[in-house]
Amino acid sequence: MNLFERVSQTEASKEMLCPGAVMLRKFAQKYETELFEGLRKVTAKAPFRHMVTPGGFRMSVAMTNCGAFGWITDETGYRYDRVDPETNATWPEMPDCFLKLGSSAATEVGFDEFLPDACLINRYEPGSKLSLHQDKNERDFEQPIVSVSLGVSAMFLFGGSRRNDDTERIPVEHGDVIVWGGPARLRYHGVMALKEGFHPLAGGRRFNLTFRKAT
Ligand code: MD3
Ligand code: FE
Repeated sequence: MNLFERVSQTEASKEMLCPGAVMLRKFAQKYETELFEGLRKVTAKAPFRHMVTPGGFRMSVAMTNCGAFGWITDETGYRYDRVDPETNATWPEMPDCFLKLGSSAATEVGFDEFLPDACLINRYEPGSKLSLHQDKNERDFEQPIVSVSLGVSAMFLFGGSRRNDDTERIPVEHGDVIVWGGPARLRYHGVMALKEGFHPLAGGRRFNLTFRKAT
């Protein structure tokens, strides 16, 4: 039984998780309607799919992208590409509200000229998880990554600069935004298996948007 249920926060706030990583609680909440509308438009053109890792495993998280570049994985490796391998078309354009949210979150934390050219969209269902990894397919690690959580709550795992370093658990909820930059940029991270839950705009799912400068 869960004796200590976390009390969710309803107001926006800013909190430093560690040097380089800043949590903006509920920062995306005011954009929620537009964000789900954007999500619908993007996925009509580039549907969610379960990609395969270079090791041959089907990912439990379903993914798609928008923007000039999309992150993909297949048997040959991880990379950013201008075209969706499922359709051979370019990725859908980044909705204006996505771009506005990504760059205003970065500005809030002191990254003034953050212009993401890629937005990876992850979709979690109960049991979906993301193993510990580093994001290092981007060209310039001086550029931050902005992550936006929507829908059902989840637990982030935040490690160190080595895979075997201890991990910290960070609960993330609908509307929470984290900016990962500076000394936090190459730290290992992952997402624990999603639990059953419900959110009015997302049903039983969780969506995560990550804004990146790929090139
Ligand atoms: C920590 N997605 O797509 S971003 C990913 O919830 C990914 O789907 C997570 O990790 C998700 O690659 C959330 C969390 C994140 C992103 C970049 C980081 C954590 C980070 C860079 C450095 C340290
Ligand atoms: Fe990541």
